[in-house]
Amino acid sequence: MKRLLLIGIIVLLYFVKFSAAQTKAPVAFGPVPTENQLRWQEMEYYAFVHFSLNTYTDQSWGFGNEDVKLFNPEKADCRQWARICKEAGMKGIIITAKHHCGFCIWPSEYTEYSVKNSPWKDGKGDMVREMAEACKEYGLKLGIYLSPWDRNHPDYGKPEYITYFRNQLTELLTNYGEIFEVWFDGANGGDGYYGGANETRKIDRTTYYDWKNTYKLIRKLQPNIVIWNDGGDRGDLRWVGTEEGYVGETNWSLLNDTGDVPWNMLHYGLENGNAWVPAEVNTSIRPEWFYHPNEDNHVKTVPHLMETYYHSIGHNGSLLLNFPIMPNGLIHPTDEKMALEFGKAVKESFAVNLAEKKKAEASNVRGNANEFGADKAIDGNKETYWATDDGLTTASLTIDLAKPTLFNRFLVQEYIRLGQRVKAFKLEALVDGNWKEVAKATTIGYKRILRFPSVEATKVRFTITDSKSCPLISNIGVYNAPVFLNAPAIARSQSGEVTITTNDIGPIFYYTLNGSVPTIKSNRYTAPFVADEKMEIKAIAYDPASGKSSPVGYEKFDISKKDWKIVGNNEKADALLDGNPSSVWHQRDKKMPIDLVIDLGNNYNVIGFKYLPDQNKWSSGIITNYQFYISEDNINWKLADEGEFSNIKNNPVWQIKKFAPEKVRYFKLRALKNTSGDQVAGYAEVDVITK
Ligand code: FUL
Repeated sequence: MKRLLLIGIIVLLYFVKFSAAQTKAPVAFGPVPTENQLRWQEMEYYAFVHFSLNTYTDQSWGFGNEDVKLFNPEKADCRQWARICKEAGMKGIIITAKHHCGFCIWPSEYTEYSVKNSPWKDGKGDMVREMAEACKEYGLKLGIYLSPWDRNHPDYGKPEYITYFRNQLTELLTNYGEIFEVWFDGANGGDGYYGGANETRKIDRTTYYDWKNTYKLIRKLQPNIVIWNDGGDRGDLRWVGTEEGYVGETNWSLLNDTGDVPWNMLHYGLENGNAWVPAEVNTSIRPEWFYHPNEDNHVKTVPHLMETYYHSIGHNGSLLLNFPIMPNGLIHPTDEKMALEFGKAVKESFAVNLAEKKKAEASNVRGNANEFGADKAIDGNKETYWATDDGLTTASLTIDLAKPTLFNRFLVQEYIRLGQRVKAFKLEALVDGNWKEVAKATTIGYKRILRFPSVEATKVRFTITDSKSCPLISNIGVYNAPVFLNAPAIARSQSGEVTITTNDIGPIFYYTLNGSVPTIKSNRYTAPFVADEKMEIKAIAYDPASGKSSPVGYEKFDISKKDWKIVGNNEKADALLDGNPSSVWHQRDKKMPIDLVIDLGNNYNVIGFKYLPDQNKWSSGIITNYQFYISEDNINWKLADEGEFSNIKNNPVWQIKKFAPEKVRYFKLRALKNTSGDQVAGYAEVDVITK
């Protein structure tokens, strides 16, 4: 008997040892995130606030000579910003401590160009401190934007500036508690005030800042920080190559740690990169980064922001959403409303995981061990995961929803602590006993969300069709999210024909011409109509089946263009008057400048002009420096305005320039420089603003 017991124990021990060997945890594959990157990735959604002298000059980039006395936000309240961000579901705020103009919104001891010489709080204010305190109060993390380019500083371009830059970094990373992220914009060098030199200074952005040593300093001061850098050495996070709010559908959190990063790498990552550099999607809640009153009717709406959500967080990125602060120091009520509605919509969309704790079965489970079972993907615990045996690069997992269930979203996460692996997957639904493919996609990474038309099914099958190594899936979610109607687009052609459109299928439109918010009692839009005077149009899309309405679409049109002529007309040139942003006209010449002359047909009292560049940022002819001349007779010309279209390549939105009222029959837009450095001037649209 004793002998039998002994044999039994030996067999048991052997079995335990054997199964332990079988269920050895998978080892990392390729680059993996640091603890700081992991912590950051889990934040998912956080804010930018843009606030500087630009707020008071209606500019995108200050030149560096703007008067510090302009900065006087009489109602400044960082607690309002923090409250909104918190209520909107965000986890932190990155504040523009210094933008390209060089003005510091904290009282830096190394410059006079700061809040200490502004009227705000009699020069005793410190916006970064107020932000830090508000973040603490609301349980948010604080991040810092410090522009490497400084158009004010006399030493910019010289080695001395690097000492100045590091001194400022030291102030910001020492005096305001823990900083989760530091942000170094890629705009570097060019024209500027530079202490009165008023010249162009070029630097080599890969070497000038000696990033290696700058990073050492940063990590010493803030060991838990992540570094975002679009200007030089690889930081911890990467830009996604656009400011419109989306990253590639295929999105590897990998790059190579040295060498150039071309656009497609920023956008899609690099499948076989040797460094973990995940994507941060930065975009603004308005077209521009700083506050411009003329954008009050162009705040992004819930459907637009939801699109951004699916194209950022849903594509293995984080979402950094910007609020421009108004001159009074507050976030505009419309921006607040949209951000809160968006937060609510996200919550609602992912409120109930229809897969959680249901029965799941996998085609393969690592060592048949419970520890790596299919249920680990739906247990609501991100630290556990379903894993397959080594060597497998395909596998599937089926979830039994127990009863016919309606859903339209699928969320999946890899256990990225051990690397990003999945290259392709598909999703099927069991409908009336037949498997039906509902979606397929490529990479997963930290988080991937698929959208598809609602389907009612009893089972869902998730199949990994290709993976770099055995897949590790930490979370799966199946949701039935509400669907939002897009705000309609409104356009007016040169002849004054107004069209209202949407990408959604089925809705009808209602509009107003008197500024009031349209309802289903307003004018019904059935076909394009002519409205060729100065006017604003508001429109909604309405879905009779669900009784739901879209947010309001808005356009403001100035004087009619029907009598406008392009002097020296070329038929294709009409593309710039046709009200269609996707048709573009390019003028090519042997040298710059290149002029565009337009005859308005009558005299008007003009107070500004608008220019919309080619929406393809790689196209040549995107004007960066301009002069705007006016004339009553096409003979005598007067310079009405000149300057730069600052951030036009990365953010190709309408450029709006204003000047003192002038009587105008002809205008000449002179292109001095463009983004591609060649002799081309391109125009999607041009317009004037009349009094
Ligand atoms: C850009 C800057 O040039 C903009 O002004 C803004 O700060 C944005 C976040 O980054 O490239």
